[in-house]
Amino acid sequence: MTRTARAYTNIALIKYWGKKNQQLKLPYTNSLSLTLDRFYTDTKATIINADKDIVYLNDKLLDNTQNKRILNYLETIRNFYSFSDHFQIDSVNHVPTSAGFASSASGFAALAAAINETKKLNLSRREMSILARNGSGSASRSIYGGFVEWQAGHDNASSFAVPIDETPDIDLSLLSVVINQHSKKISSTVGMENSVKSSPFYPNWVTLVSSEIKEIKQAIAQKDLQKIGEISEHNAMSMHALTLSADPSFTYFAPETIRIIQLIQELRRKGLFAYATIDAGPNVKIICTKESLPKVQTYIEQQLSDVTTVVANIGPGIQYI
Ligand code: 2P0
Repeated sequence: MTRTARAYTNIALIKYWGKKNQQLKLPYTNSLSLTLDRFYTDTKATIINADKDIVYLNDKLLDNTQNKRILNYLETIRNFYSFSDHFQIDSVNHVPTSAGFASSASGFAALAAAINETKKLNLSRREMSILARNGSGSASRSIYGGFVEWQAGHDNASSFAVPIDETPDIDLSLLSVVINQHSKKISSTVGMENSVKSSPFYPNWVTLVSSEIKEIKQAIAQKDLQKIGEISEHNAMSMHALTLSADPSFTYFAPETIRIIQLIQELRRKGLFAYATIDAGPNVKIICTKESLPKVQTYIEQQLSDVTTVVANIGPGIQYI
């Protein structure tokens, strides 16, 4: 009986933003994330007697243009492990776009784990992280639960994620504020490439991340919530400064994004624990404590009518079900 692999999404507190090798998805810097319990992808791989892979996402057959990235990835896996089998992939995404999270992290982590299971590759979690990274950089981190660091490395074998604390006893929750507005989408892949190429601040980003990674790991070890919040927010804002300072300049922020950042600053002045982090999109994720979260949620929903909020807590690594 082939088991289904389940991988959860993660939110980067220290962001991955820029590759030194596009093909292998080798990043310029380490990054550090928190795996979340609320959203995940379930994927099963079945060997089929055919010379092409077929991919079902949420019970719908993907056509060739939609799943080019997945088909290329399966080809990469075949080359890595020198086998020729083709697969039927059945993947169900429990990461609704309305929740404001990208599904590529959980998607490629679940796919790597599913192939490991079906082909009985017996990969270690480190090897699985390397394999997931080849699908999508942030997927390397979704192999583990809790706090996870992706070590940049210098080649395919040395770029993988490691667990920092898989079951941290720490009072942190995440409130995702989803802006119900569709702005033109610049993919992370393109956005980070443009930032590396043309932001005059890119070298500073590399230096900044190296010190912020050290600081946040220390703050995690000491359970210093305020430090974790401050470093995370500063890192996210610095990442978005790279997009604004790119040539041509671009931004993922919508007007509501700025408004939410201001509301978070107001909440802090009122003494509540709330820090912002933002990925390659307009939605804001607010780092809260269990105590501050309901108050932050009520305040944000009162101030802004056209937003949806979703709560997530710390989640586990890869599971087989
Ligand atoms: C992160 N992001 O660390 C950063 C922060 C978005 C902003 O990783 O090109 O989909 O497939 O490696 O993993 C999103 O980028 O990009 C991402 P590819 P990916 O979570």
